[in-house]
Amino acid sequence: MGFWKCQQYPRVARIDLKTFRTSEIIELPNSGGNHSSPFITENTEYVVAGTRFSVPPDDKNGDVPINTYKQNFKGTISFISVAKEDGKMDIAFQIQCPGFNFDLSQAGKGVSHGWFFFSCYNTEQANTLLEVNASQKDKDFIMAVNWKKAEEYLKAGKGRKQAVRYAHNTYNESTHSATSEIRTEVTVLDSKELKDICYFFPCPKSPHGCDVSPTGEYIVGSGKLAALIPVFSFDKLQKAIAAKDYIGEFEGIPILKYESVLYGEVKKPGLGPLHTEFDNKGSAYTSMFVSSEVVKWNIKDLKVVDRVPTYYSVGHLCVAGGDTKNPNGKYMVAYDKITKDRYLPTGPELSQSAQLYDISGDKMQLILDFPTIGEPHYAQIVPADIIKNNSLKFFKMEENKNPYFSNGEGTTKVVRAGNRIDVYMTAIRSHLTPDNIEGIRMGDEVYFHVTNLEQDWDVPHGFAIKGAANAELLVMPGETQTLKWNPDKVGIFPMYCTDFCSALHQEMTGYIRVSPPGSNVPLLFSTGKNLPAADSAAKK
Ligand SMILES: [Cu+2]
Repeated sequence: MGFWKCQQYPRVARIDLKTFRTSEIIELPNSGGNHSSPFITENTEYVVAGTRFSVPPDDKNGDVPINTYKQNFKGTISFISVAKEDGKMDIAFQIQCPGFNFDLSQAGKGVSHGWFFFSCYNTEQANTLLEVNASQKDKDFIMAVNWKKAEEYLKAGKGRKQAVRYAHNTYNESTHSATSEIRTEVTVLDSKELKDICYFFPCPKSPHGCDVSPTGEYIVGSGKLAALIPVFSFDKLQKAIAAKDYIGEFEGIPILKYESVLYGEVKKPGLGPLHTEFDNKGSAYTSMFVSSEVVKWNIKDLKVVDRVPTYYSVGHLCVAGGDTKNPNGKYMVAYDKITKDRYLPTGPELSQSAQLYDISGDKMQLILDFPTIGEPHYAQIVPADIIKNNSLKFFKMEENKNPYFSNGEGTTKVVRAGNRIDVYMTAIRSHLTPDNIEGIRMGDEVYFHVTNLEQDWDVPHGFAIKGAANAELLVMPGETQTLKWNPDKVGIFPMYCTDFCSALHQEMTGYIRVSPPGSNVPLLFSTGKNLPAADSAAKK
């Protein structure tokens, strides 16, 4: 399975990589954005999400002046548990933190298993003109979270039950449909009161990537406005905590001394470090946004060993397995944001671009430069076998539990109940059954339940009808999907398959006749034969 985030409506999705479909979506209460997400702990105990924007908690009166940010706004980190057997998600707990912006994060692993690291910016707690006001301090923070300690507090009943409202949606592979459940409570641990969960350590300036080396020993902060790359030591972090080597605290959270946690700095790497990935030979690769390059450096001696240009303004990187304990280390992709002069112009917006490098040797070698869409954060490259050997080819008809399933053309029908019409329809190369329907009236709500009867790989059928408010259906082999349609005028409406399926795909069409309210045209449906001309005969 994979995990995906939505920032605008703070939520996390679980994607089933057998089908490449969304299995589950869980909303995040107490969150105003969802940028440092979704990051998983070493054994997928949790999917973790940090809010980008701090906001007043959901159970507080949020009708407060925006300039009371410092008093009223809070940050939230969500720990979503992932069930071992089926991957089901559940918000195990949230940690309430100071009102900062949480940017990116990564779980500890190996020696640092049990910890999580988040880059924070706007530690100035500005509420306006952040480009200036959130760039005042020379250093912001990385927040280290001891989530094993948080679990202890949770077990000891130290969490506060908070009234919230959020949706938890799950998709059922047997019924091919989703259910939405509204949850009304979440358990919150307060970082101010519960000591030993959160610690801050300074990181220069407005850090973006916060990346943990394969052994878990080193945490690399990438300050977007910095001209060096700080590398922190997990071992030194533990020693500094034990020695209470604090320079102060922020809302009850201790701030550790920079030098006490620092392993060392990569000097003169370029400008604007953004994100670091790792290979299997002790090297790190950092994208440099401002100087448009990738810099390779040695994790132990922090010396820069190679650099290659990117085209241009590289954002995130992806080394195969580069954020895991066992990077594959053969390939790296650089994802870029600005491509002026690189490709033929396409109006005001140009394509983004990416470069694929071979990183198996000492020097990085550009092997492909290509246009792409977007600049993915923490894209993943995994060995093909993981996906290929588990991929589903089609849904078995005998396992279809959708209540509107038609198990063959013989069971198709059109049923009226008041002004609701249910069309039980099938699709198989290259016709719909039924493909002629009469007796629909203005004011009817029509539900097309389309079952794709194919039992073969890569033969979806689509379904669209003129005037539908939803674009179309795409129905996988063996699956049933429903499209609701409210006819908006009297007349004849074509319907058709929208996914090229055979040489006779263009012939995979049909017609619906819509009559005025109160019409006596009988409800009739067929395929391959003409319906009796009921009303025209009556007129004569
Ligand atoms: Cu088709």
